[in-house]
Amino acid sequence: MKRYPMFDPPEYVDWKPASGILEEYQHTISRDPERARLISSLSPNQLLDMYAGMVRFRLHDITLRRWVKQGILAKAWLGTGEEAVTIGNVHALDRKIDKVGPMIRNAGACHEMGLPLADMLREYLATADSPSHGKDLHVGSMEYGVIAPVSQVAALVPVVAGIALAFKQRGERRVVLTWIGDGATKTTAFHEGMNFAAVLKVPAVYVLQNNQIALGTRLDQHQAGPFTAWSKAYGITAFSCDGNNVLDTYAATKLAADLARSGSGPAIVTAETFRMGGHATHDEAEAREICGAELFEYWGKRDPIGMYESWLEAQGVSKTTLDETEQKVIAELAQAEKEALASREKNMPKPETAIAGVYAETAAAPAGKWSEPESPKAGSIRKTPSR
Ligand SMILES: Cc1ncc(C[n+]2csc(CCOP(=O)(O)OP(=O)(O)O)c2C)c(N)n1
Ligand SMILES: [Mg+2]
Repeated sequence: MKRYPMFDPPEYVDWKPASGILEEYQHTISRDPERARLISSLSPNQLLDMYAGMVRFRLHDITLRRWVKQGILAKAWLGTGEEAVTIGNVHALDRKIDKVGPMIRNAGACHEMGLPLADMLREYLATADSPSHGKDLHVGSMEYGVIAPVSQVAALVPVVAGIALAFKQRGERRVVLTWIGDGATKTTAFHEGMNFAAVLKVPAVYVLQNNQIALGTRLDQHQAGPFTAWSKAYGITAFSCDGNNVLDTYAATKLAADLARSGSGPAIVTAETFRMGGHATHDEAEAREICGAELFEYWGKRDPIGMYESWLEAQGVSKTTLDETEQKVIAELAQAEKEALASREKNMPKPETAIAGVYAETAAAPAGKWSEPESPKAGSIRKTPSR
């Protein structure tokens, strides 16, 4: 794909497959016969859709990055370098019936589930016509099977267990998938939710997205043992995959989702990847200091899009086909950006709508009593009408 020196990590600007990288890629997707079979049964359209999905994710992020430089946004949280995790995961689901609960690093899950790019961008701009009506940049929409991220990391682990339990109780062959960062695995919610899902054998897929860092804390500073030990402790089937290889991620997730769908209980997919930038756009220099040049160089050679593109070309997909796919995505983004910026011009929320559709609780209300004041004021518990 076209590279953008102003916005891409420097390792990606002149990206070409380094010696041995494509052999490594091919080895990863050939080493397990079951996964190799799943990958070889992907149709040319499915293969190209995954390529389009990763390009869409990268360009969505580049749009946000540009908006930061232009002063439209203060900062943005990006998935640069981690696109293959989300795209491989989502494409392994039955997107008509399954659900996903993305975190901030999984924006690609939204557009691949069908949530319009314009709405995703509107959410960042907090417009009145964004899915949360301007209340939260964590974007989701149940209309498209996307549970909006909760800011508290790993909070979706028990939420997803509950959704999966509902599927099970209704006898529906559906699965729900959520992502947990390496850092988020250190929370109570992660362990409580995981155990609950395991004991009740619900059809949930948990992707442990190990990008080697949590905010400014490196993996070796917050994790002593292997992630796989937990799956054993909880009695959950685990799969590991190369998170920068979209085909390996796809295949591992398909096996995990099939297992969950068949009634065997939840599955964990651990994806090894790397955050090719900061926690958000504000701390990129700091991230490079914390991780060191070697780590960036190692993962920079493993750009998930560059590698997949080269693999597709080696399979006989023409440069023209790849270019046409990319051009279509560029046009989608341009249109979405236009629509989102138009909403910003004429459709920002009115201040009084801040309390619509939410529940507010304040300290001064008498314990255990429900009061319904005539007008909003402090010291009351009130339910506001939803929109
Ligand atoms: C429960 C909770 N504690 C702390 C935070 C602040 N916080 C936001 S992101 C983050 C790091 C998350 O790291 P990780 O789970 O590895 O995800 P990544 O950002 O690397 O994708 C922290 C500590 C939070 N949002 N929620
Ligand atoms: Mg992390």
